Amino acid sequence: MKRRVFLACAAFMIFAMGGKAQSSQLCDVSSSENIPQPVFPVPSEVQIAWHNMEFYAFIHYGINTYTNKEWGYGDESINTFNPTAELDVEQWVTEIKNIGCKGIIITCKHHDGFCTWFTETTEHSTKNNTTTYGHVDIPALLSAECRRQGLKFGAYISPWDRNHAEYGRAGYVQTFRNQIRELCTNYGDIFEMWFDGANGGDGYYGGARETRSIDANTYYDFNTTFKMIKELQPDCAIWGWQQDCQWVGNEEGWAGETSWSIYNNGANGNEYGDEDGWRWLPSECDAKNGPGWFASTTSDSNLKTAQQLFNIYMTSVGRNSNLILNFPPGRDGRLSDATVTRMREFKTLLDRAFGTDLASGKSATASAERSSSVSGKFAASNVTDGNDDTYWALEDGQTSGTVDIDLGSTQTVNYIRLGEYIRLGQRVKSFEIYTWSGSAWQKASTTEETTTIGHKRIIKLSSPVSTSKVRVSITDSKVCPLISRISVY
Ligand code: FUL
Repeated sequence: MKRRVFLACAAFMIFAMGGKAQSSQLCDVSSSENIPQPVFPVPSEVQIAWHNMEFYAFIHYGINTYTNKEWGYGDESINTFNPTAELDVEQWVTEIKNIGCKGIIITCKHHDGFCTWFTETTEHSTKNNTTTYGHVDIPALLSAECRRQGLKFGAYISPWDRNHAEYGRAGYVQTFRNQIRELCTNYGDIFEMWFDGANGGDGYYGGARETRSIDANTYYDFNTTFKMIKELQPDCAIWGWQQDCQWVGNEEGWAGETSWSIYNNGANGNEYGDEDGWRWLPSECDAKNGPGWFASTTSDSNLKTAQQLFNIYMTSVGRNSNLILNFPPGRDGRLSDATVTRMREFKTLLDRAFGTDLASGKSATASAERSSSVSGKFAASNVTDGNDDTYWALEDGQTSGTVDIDLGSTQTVNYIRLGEYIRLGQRVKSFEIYTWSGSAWQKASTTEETTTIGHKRIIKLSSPVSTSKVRVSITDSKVCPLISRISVY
């Protein structure tokens, strides 16, 4: 309750000042604990949970898997979906979990309109499939397996429906909403729902075979639909349409080196945020493991290398963005052997890079620490305690300072991982990394600019450095920096 009063008070003050956070002037009812005031905007609880998901998988699987196409026209017969074996969802989840993904989002309906669940809204569904293995409710199978193995489940449902006779007319909007209602009702918790931006064009449309264009901003009446989702699935993050998280602006899996989770309607011309954004709207990077979103007859021979997948991880998760990486099953309802081999090679690279945090539990000292009646509340040691809810802080008005981590012995250092305590806003604008030569601090050369941090930033040193101590120097911050994590690998 106290926190709520405090936040409301701070929010009022900031808006009263025209949105510019001037922390020294904010009221503070947190008294002697001296908890820093938020710098707005701040993430919602749904967005905090979403940030913590960090890395999850996409699965594109449906009619297109059986036609060698990326976009079906909508006129495919139901039995075109014809798995040559029983779907092995256990394998999907096992392999995806093995590479560190925390969830899976599956295409329940792509643009071709084929619903891979037993929907009541259309006959164009696996419910009417009469092939040996095609009569399956895939979200039912996958959500159950995700629960069993401890992964979160998410759903992609295309607004554009090239099969439906009423697409582009009023009748379809309610059908689409009913489809979402079914997904939100019958398959347990959904952590994220994905509403693709491809909208309208030519299609089968119940046999009309014509072009139908819509105004996506008005046609779907998304406000009503999103309200329904939040009622049915209050913890679900809505992707797109400027809801809880957004597309990063490319499908190659990279965010900007400077990456703010706050947004000003793309005023700076990209989707990875604005320093002076007015709303919390973090970015998600989507990327494919091969040439297409769906498996095809040529995908296995064109898979990305493990190093390319690792690079994607670095330019997405490593740049304050979430990563959704696509692994599409083939016609036999399994991830191909080539796909699995590549996933395991990728996992080896991740483990090699981030397997051991050399800073974990090590002593950390700072140039200054914020005072508090609670001992250790804002101590430098909070950055190495493995708890992202504790943080090192400076006093109001201090926007630069250093933290030194003593690794205890000489180690080879390749990567530094940092995290801000974003519940109170994203703050850091620039930082530098130093290593101890034995007699002096030397500025480390890095492979990319060291500007924003946010939920998570991973910085690679230009070449490995042997050192016993690492210094992170925050050189500029919107207001006093709050650092929850420094890891060294
Ligand atoms: C795009 C779609 O058109 C692709 O087919 C795929 O589903 C991708 C994730 O989003 O916009």
